[in-house]
Amino acid sequence: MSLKNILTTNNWNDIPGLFLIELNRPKVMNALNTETLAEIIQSIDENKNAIKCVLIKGNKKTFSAGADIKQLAQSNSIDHLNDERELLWKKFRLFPFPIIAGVSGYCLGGGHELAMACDMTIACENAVFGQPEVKLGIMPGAGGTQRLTKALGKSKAMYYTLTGKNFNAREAYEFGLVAQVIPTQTLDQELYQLGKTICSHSPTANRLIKESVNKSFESSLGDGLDFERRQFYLTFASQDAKEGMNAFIEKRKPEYKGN
Ligand code: DAK
Repeated sequence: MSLKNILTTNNWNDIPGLFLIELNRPKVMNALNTETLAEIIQSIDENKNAIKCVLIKGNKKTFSAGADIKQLAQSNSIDHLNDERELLWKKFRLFPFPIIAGVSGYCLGGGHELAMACDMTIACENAVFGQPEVKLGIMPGAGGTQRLTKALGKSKAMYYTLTGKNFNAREAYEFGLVAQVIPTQTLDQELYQLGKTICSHSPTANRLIKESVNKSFESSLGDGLDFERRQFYLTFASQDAKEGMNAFIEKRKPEYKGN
């Protein structure tokens, strides 16, 4: 597949399984047209057997300023109904291994929805978040009203989606939307280190943890606890679980094979 809107890297010699996606439409602030979204999802889908962890970043000024407004302005409801975007977002949501967003600069609208659809976000001090769709006479359509509300609660979610006001990295951290706030110039190292840590663990454990945490958004506590218990039992079917515990007992580093 030829990529026009993103750059990808998976040749980290010391970290097999780490896959970096760099949004690369700087002239339009990494606006997410359908083609860009398709490239993101297809590139991880095509490489899914080799991927243990995905990193997504933009450039220093912008993670992404949202959907491509020029493309949106020419669309109608039926275009959206028939558009592949919905399936693309669903595929992204169901990708089994951890996906980390590294946000520097603007992270707005669909760009923020992309970051929130990732499993965690780390934000640079210069990051600016928001759902400004209301200022365009539209509303968030890829999870903005749902994921923001789950993180911020009703009143703050209403405030930000109805005013279109932005919030900064520290506020995003306090809201629980981002896991860490880091100095802007350290994004690449921090992403790399985080990816390295995650890739050093069992891919099976990572996958089951991801499913379990996500389940908590869609179930009662009781159902979630039952689900987690079964996922926990499932980890014991893996060679990686034996390897991890044996390595601890034998005082050596585990070597996980994902089986
Ligand atoms: N789309 C297209 N072009 C964009 C863009 C965008 N979202 N954001 C910026 N650009 C372009 C600008 O038009 C400008 O292009 P030129 O004029 O140079 O040709 C260039 O990027 C630089 O932008 P600015 O000159 O505005 O740069 P500033 O530093 O002054 O301002 C800014 C940066 C990020 C504050 C500003 O550009 C801005 O407000 N951008 C728009 C942010 C926004 O409203 N985002 C929300 C978009 S709506 C869907 C689900 C979800 C969605 C859609 C569909 N389905 C389920 C179907 C999501 C919708 C959205 O995200």
